Amino acid sequence: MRIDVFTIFPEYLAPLDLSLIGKARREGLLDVAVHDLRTFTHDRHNTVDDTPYGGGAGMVMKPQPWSEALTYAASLAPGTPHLLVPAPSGRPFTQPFARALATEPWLAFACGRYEGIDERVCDFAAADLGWQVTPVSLGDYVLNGGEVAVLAMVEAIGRLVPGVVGNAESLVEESHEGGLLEYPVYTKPASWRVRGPAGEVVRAVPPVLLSGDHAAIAAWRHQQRLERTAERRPDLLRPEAAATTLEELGAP
Ligand code: 6GU
Repeated sequence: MRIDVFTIFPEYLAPLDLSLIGKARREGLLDVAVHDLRTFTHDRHNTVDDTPYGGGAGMVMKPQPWSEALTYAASLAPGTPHLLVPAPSGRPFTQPFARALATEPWLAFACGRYEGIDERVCDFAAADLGWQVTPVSLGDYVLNGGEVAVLAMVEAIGRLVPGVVGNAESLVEESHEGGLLEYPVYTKPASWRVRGPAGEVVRAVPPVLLSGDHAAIAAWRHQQRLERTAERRPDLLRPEAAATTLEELGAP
């Protein structure tokens, strides 16, 4: 898979050299290139932003550096990338979406800063370059820019590319695979003596895990997944509790 990231802070993406994703890059499974948007400016101050039409707070990223950056990106490989644009207003980034993106040969990320990127940049990429363009959001909170979101998305997508995770079995029982959160895990010692504020305490591993009864262990783990999901993410058990129709929101 080829991945191109465009940003005014290329140093922000340095962690992509590390750990699993860094190893996959060195092995040639992931071809990641990070590009500095400012190299596509032509003025002395390498300007990438300007004030918003219609007024309002903050600055908006100018379309010109982006059109040149994306046109350059188009020359990097045959075919066209799927352009992902991190933004709080985007489509929710989920495990199923990550799985779908992991099958694509070429992804590009356009990192916005300030109040966002001039809307015509996405229009240009879709209508004129013929790219698939998807604004994506990690969740209902606001980051200062797309860079941290790209780190999260490249890790979530990259680890699903065949060969990147050595033990493919570790991909199936994870939280969000199968619609339930993962069960709790324990390792040695079975009886852990730890000094707390009120003196020494002993914390034991749930005895069923030491029983050797594989059916009982599987049943206990399933029950733990249900209880955890009900407690932390009731919306996953009752999607109708989270889903809100346009009519309910007052749309005509
Ligand atoms: Cl993907 N980008 C930005 N800038 N903020 C976010 C986000 C993404 N997801 C949640 N907040």
